[in-house]
Amino acid sequence: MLCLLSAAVFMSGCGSVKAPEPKAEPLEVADESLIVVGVSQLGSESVWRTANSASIQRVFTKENGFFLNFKNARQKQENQIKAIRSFISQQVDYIIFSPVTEEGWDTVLLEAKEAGIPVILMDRMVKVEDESLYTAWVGSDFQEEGEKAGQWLADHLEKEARQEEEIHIVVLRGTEGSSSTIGRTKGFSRIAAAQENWKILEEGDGEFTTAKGKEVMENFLEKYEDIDVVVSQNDDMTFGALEAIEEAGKTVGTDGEIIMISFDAVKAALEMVEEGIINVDIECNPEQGEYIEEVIRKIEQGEEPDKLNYVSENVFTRENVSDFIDERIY
Ligand code: GZL
Repeated sequence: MLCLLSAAVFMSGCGSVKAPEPKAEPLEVADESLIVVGVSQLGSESVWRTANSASIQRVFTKENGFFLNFKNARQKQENQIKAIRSFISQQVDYIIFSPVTEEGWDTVLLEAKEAGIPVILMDRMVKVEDESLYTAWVGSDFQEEGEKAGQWLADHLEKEARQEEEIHIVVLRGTEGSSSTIGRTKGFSRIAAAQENWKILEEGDGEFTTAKGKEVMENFLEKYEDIDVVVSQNDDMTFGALEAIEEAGKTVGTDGEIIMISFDAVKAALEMVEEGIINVDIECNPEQGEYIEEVIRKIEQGEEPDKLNYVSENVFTRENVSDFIDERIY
């Protein structure tokens, strides 16, 4: 048996068996004039993600000159890598994807580059040796979002004359290793580091979902008697955390004992800002389809698109939310 195995290894070329080249299966697209885009969306974990997908599906239509091949990876990096490989074998014109986490993309992006297919990153960022592995990125400045949250809290506590009081903070973090989690955590921590009276009791992984956000918040409420601030890195986790806070008999919001800071600013959360349940919501704009279309149009016209394309975003409190809530479609 050992001889057979070593012979097999020898025949395959000293044991380093290379993945078979994806065989080209060009997608049958009836109308050759359409621009074929392959989109790998990371999942459907939140209201924000659903809105982000809707933005893509609204823009990349046949009427608008595109053929869209859209795949949902259900939070798994291996599903995104499979999808990208299938787009390469279909010889699409563009690959668009929102990387579930930052690491582990070099190999498959090199395959796309070698196939001559431009890759456009949507929402989240990749950490790669060679930045030429992607043509452009469209998304948010996550560190700035975190800093906005920290600065709002510093200003709010000053207004409340609480600069001398020890402020106890817990953080519900999003998907581990995602650029939104990394950036928001870094940005808030940078502001917090300058506030001597702030004490971050604990950070927990709420995975950007309501269920996990509730579970982590229940844990915090059992462990810590007096939490002053919750920093929740997306509205879905905030909805879960609010349930846990209510079940624990605590109060939250503009008139409550706990300050609630959230991110994304989806409509259901903005309504809670208006009601004074969420103190502040840092917007993260999912409407990225038009921005990505602009990048593609530039490339089609032989122009060099900007490498980094930031979407516009706001900060919502009770003072300004009513001016925006009606136009919110997600
Ligand atoms: C942010 C995006 C995050 C949202 C979450 O750009 O990556 O992922 O904040 C979503 O709601 O799940």
